[in-house]
Amino acid sequence: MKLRTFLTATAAAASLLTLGLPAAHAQNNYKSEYRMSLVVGTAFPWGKGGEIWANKVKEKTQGRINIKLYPGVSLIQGDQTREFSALRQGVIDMAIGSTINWSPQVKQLNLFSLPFLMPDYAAIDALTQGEVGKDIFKTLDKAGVVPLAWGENGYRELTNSKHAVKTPADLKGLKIRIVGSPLFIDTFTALGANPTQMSWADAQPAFASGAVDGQENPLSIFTAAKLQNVGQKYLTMWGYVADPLVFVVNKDVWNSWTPADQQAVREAALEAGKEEIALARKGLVEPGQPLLKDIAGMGVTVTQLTPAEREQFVKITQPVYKKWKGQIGAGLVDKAEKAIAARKH
Ligand code: X2X
Repeated sequence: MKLRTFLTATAAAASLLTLGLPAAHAQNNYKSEYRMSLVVGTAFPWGKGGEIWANKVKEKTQGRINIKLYPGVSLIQGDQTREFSALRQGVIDMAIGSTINWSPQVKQLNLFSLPFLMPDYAAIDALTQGEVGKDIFKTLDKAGVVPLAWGENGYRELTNSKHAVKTPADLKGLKIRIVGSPLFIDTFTALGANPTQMSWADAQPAFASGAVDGQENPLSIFTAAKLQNVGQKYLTMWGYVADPLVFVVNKDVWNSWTPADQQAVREAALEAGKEEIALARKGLVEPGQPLLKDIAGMGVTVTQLTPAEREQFVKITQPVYKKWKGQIGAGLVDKAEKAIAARKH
């Protein structure tokens, strides 16, 4: 049936092309608009990446594929941990999603949330751009979506409204908002904090009202969401996990496109992914990390840990790492550890 549809469409396209009609009319099985899900909008590198991808697709397909952005995961009422299921079911046509938000459905994605697995950006790249990245794409493909490219949300740094955090003891009793993924409950419980699961949509009013004390998110999220204005005055640079983003398309949608258009969408995703990663790292990879000066300039106390101080956080979360290594799959985690050890700086 699929093959017949494809052959019919191809034949129709060919005859229309012979008649000299615009190619846009040839793909009569194409939707007039495709829905791209995102957690945040274009003020954030993540949402900007979505805009770049959509624009490139439009250009490369001569307008045959039009994409509309749905930030705030609005197609699923803000419930970001349902995004992957909605994508598989076709409620969402395409998405740029965080590994954290999809990890309840795809356990291998918890890899990136293992505390202190990736010490630096070269370590993230060693995973996403290497064999581990390919393995994860195979897993995503088996799980029912078409993965195309990697992007990045970023290193998730710790902020709170109460006091500077330098040791795990400083976290004691702090109510920390985390994303709805069980690994994070384990990590923050091990650290002595009081973790509470909340969607990003619910988190912001909770910071403003003081219902929660702290949170962890990349600094590009912190600044674009202006978390300093909702009491988040203390920042600890601990780089404990980073969440890559994945550019994906629903399988039926993908199969409805011509091979040439599939190629165009893939190329656009790869290009947009590269640009998005550069945006996500802006101010953090240049000498002196200028973004930190900007954040301090907003009245935020920035705490940098010494290697010995950081080690205390690593040590206390080791049992969580071990437990989840088993859940994710020791083979995949071993492979990741080796790739990181062999990374090029
Ligand atoms: O909810 C979060 O913390 C966010 C925006 O970083 C994700 O979607 C993972």
